[in-house]
Amino acid sequence: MVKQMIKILFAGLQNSGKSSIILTLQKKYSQIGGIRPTKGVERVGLDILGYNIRVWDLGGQEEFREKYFEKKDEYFSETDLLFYVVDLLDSRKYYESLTYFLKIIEVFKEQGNLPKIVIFIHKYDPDIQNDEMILKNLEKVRVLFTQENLDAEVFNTTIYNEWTLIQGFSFGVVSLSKKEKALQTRLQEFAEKTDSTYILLLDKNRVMIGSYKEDEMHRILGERLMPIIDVYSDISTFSMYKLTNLIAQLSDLTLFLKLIQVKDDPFYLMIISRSKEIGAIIEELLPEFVKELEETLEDFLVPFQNV
Ligand SMILES: Nc1nc2c(ncn2[C@@H]2O[C@H](COP(=O)(O)OP(=O)(O)OP(=O)(O)O)[C@@H](O)[C@H]2O)c(=O)[nH]1
Ligand SMILES: [Mg+2]
Repeated sequence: MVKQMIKILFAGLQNSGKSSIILTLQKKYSQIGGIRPTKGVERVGLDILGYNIRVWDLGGQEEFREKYFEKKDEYFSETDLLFYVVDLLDSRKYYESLTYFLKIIEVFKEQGNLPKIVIFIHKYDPDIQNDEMILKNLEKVRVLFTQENLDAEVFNTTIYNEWTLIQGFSFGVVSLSKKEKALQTRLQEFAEKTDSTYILLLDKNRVMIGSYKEDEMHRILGERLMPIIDVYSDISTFSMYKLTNLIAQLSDLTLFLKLIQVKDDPFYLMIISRSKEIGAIIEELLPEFVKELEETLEDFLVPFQNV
């Protein structure tokens, strides 16, 4: 079966960081330094779970914005998912940005096709996260952009912590699934069998396909440990010492990380468990678990226009 196309838009005013975000998600860090304003639209293709994902980066300078609205159908039709990026550091432009956002929403409504919407309040850099003014503005932007009751999810993001981008991007992609709950159930059952407090399933593009967390504290712990996946992935390609499982002891918890194959595609499986024998337990349960994942991930995403 030929997999369907999924259209993702990144929109926001000029200089808000859209192209930098897309480059970071692709690990093209070296290109971020010399970045120039995007002239019109740039399209990037991604393969996620076998789907052909087209990411449209809509350059945000005024002349281009006008063009998009003149040719609405060409740019906005059949959008499955919109990431709208607001520059947190440019408070003079909040209202201009809101106007642009609402105008895009109007077009979608006109077209009878309101996609899933995720808002990135961007440039929430690590060194300013406790700054009083920044926190005030963060709240201001959040209130401004959620007043329309659009069922839009908001993420605070920065290219200086790429996991903030991975989390926001993954949330959007997974929101296109009708099987999110089924996957959630599979992960929860696996957590019970393995005495786990946290489970994360990540695809080869580092899209978080699913996660389980016992409670808020273990969610935060799991999220703090996510960057270890990059270390694991880096060491795995280092020829002399092939890594199979990565196991680390965290007081009474054990972190277990492994690259598994689901339908010939690699996925990262990260687990935090109370059991010290977690490595052996997982090896025993893995074949069955992988089979369940294969079933659940079949036709996992549903392009919006087909809903
Ligand atoms: N401090 C900070 N700067 C960022 C961040 N992300 C991007 N930038 C900077 O913001 C500027 C604009 O980034 P771009 O990615 O070109 O912005 P854009 O939204 O694609 O701009 P247009 O293509 O004109 O619409 C660049 O100087 C980036 O280095 C971030 O998370 N924090
Ligand atoms: Mg750009």
